[in-house]
Amino acid sequence: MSDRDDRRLSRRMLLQRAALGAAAVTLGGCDRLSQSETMTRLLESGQALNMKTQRLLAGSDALAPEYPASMISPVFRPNGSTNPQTGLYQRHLASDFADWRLDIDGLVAQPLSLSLTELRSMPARTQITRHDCVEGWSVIGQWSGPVLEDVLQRAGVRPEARYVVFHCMDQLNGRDFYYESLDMVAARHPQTILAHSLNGETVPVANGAPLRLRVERQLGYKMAKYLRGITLVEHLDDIQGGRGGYWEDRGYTWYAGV
Ligand SMILES: Nc1nc2c(c(=O)[nH]1)N[C@H]1C(S)=C(S)[C@@H](COP(=O)(O)O)O[C@H]1N2
Ligand SMILES: [Mo]
Repeated sequence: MSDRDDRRLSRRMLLQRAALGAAAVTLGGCDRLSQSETMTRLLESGQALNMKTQRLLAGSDALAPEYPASMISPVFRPNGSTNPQTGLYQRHLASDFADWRLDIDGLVAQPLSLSLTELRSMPARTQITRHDCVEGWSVIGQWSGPVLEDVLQRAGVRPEARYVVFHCMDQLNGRDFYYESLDMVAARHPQTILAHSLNGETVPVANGAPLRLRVERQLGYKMAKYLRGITLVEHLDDIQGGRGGYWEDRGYTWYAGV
């Protein structure tokens, strides 16, 4: 498939995802009616098919396109939380993240608590990729940070683990912390990184300082900003709304392939 076809396909899938997301969000209003359960199941079977199709056609390890430095967008448009007002975040920001740690726990052999210095001293992957938001816009930026798989290996993933959950320090609605999750295939993808740098600088506050997830073959909302911890779990049911992410709990699809 040529690069151009590839891009057209991505665009089409993006629009499909957006339509599905919109349908699900509209549904939010009639959550109390029993029809939502059937609709939810339909949406879920659709996304399962979409996930299997993409992985079958492209391969689980297929890389998202990477771009030359000349194509980096002048401004990496921020979205969602851009300056978290939680006490937790404001305290870490005030001390320039000196006491901040990334806690890795759950189904691991050895729970870890990594400082920013430790994360910055790990081998990093640098990639110039396109970020697609479900709202229909895209930006290109250069991200660097340790490959998630390397961090997971340090902790030792137990065989029962099926999902990696990302906990954030911000609350979009002033009540629920943002969170996200990936299955082990997406978590172990070679371009799935914990980014500490954007375009050669430390990640700005607007884009998720001090550390944010990049999952290059999925939509923007999967890429959790303002990370504070990672938990390996067997099921997503008992985490917050039970659907694997802040926006998923509000109707977005869990698998958001582009
Ligand atoms: N913690 C957190 N992560 C988040 C969000 C958010 O509001 N909070 N917004 C998501 C959405 S919808 C998008 S498009 C991207 C935006 O990343 P950016 O601000 O670097 O453009 O972050 C995603 N990750
Ligand atoms: Mo987004």
